[in-house]
Amino acid sequence: MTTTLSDEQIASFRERGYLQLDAITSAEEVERLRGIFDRLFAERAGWEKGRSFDLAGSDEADKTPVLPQILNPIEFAPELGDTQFRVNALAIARQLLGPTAEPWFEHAIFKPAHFGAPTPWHQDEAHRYDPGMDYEQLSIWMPLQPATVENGCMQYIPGSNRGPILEHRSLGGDPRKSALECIGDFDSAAAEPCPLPPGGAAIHHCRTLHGASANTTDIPRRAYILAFRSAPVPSANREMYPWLVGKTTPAAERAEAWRKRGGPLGRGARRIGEFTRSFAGKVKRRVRRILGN
Ligand SMILES: O=C(O)CCC(=O)C(=O)O
Repeated sequence: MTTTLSDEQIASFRERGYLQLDAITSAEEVERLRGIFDRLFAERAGWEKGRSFDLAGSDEADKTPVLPQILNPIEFAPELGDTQFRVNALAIARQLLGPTAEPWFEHAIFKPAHFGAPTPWHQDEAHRYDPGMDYEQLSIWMPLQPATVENGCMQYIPGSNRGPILEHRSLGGDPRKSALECIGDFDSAAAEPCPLPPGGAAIHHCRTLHGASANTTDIPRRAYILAFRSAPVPSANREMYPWLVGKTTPAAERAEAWRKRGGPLGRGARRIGEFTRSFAGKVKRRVRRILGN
């Protein structure tokens, strides 16, 4: 199954900043992905590396997250590399961003049943930590069950992709919260909800204002998102956004602590150390037994 956008769909994306597709992969693949993501979220995969965190809550180990996200889940489930979703999404990204478009990052978001928090209004571009570089970016958001207004489907402000970057702040003004919220001037009454079947897709430009409601239903709302960008070019006009300056989240602290402990090499070294100590202990005990003391 391959997906190609028509000229009308491409023109609509440029005009309105988002597109809705009924299918980007098969029902079988969606089922397989649901199993993988339910496992990853249950394990909080990548927690100690700061890859797994609560977007909207306090993000403490002993607190139930209200909007858990895993960044680059492919690190924890390499089988995610082999999907029709990925193949179709890259082809679509190249139609929309041009032939230089490449995978940029990916993430998965789980809105728990009954208490999954709303996703605040934001523009993805407001999250960029790479001043001095310019590129176009888009995200392809795929639900792993039906996405409805009640469980938190995506909602977009059409045409906002052609406007400026609006002012943002950390959610609720708390720089320890990972999510950003737009506090600039926009008309949330113009929002267009984008309900989808499982395996459908909502595609949005990095400047399109979007958000999603809380999940008030009995089923969790899961979404797997692939982000793409065009080839980056240096740009003197691109400065660090003020709302990112001084932002320190618990996830960033975990990532830093992980890096200081040596990252994956540190973990390998620790495991070798543990193994060596346990082996040496066994040898010592055996020698004592042989010597009779
Ligand atoms: O899944 C959500 O609730 C939000 C996703 C989002 O903001 C994004 O994909 O850019």
